[in-house]
Amino acid sequence: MLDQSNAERTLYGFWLSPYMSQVAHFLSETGLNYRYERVSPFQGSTLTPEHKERNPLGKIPTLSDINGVNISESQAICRYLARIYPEARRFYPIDDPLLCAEIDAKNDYIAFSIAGPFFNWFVVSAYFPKAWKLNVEKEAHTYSLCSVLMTKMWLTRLVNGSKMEPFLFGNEPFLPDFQLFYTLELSQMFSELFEMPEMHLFRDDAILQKFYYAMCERASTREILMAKESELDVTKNELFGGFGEAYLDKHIDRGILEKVFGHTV
Ligand SMILES: N[C@@H](CCC(=O)N[C@@H](CS)C(=O)NCC(=O)O)C(=O)O
Repeated sequence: MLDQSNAERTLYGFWLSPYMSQVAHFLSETGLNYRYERVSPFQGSTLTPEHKERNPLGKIPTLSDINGVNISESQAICRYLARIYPEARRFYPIDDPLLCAEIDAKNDYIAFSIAGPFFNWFVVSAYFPKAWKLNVEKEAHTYSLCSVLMTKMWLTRLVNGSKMEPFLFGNEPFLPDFQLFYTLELSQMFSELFEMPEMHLFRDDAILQKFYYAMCERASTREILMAKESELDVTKNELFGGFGEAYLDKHIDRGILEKVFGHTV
């Protein structure tokens, strides 16, 4: 049994990650202290033996809690926090199964239809051609346009099927609001970083803008966005610098990519 009195809660990841930002935000809103330790896939650090010991799936974020538990996957971490710490239950009320069912439904919808596809969108359309300098500009652009089409359709359904006053369930945010916020936030940041205006998911949507700015008014949001900003130059250098060498060359088979794209990449 771990000695809890000396243990520190540690969040592993990096600030550009919307998934880590969401967990950090959740911790901050609930007043749970944590130490941040940077683990960046752009340097290959998510796939080291040390990190795979924490998360065999080789992803960040991972939270090492004071009870010795290592837990990964942003949504699972937030639900874990609500189950263990009563302070987190206002965002995921474990004692109210009916409300939790509605919250889960929205959260799963966002993960499956919006945030998940958004991940593939930026990998194929931005990382491949721009960060990894692969010769797939044309295909990446086509993929990007298909992604805009689909993502905007699912987002419109989400907005129409929710209260949006200004949050999904009314005037207080719950778990899926954080997930939605960090997806929108990344869409804004990546549309600038990779010069892809079509990737911005809420520029033309008044309801989503109201949602986004309402979330920005929270003290914890400002704290997270500032942390992100303070690490941006480091992250940009890694993203456009060593990422290909540290990750792509080691973990992705170019031969398969060439078969996928039908030409040298
Ligand atoms: N579904 C996961 C996504 C986590 C994820 O994809 N994290 C990225 C960084 S933003 C990562 O670890 N990438 C390294 C890799 O996929 O090898 C979550 O919600 O936590």
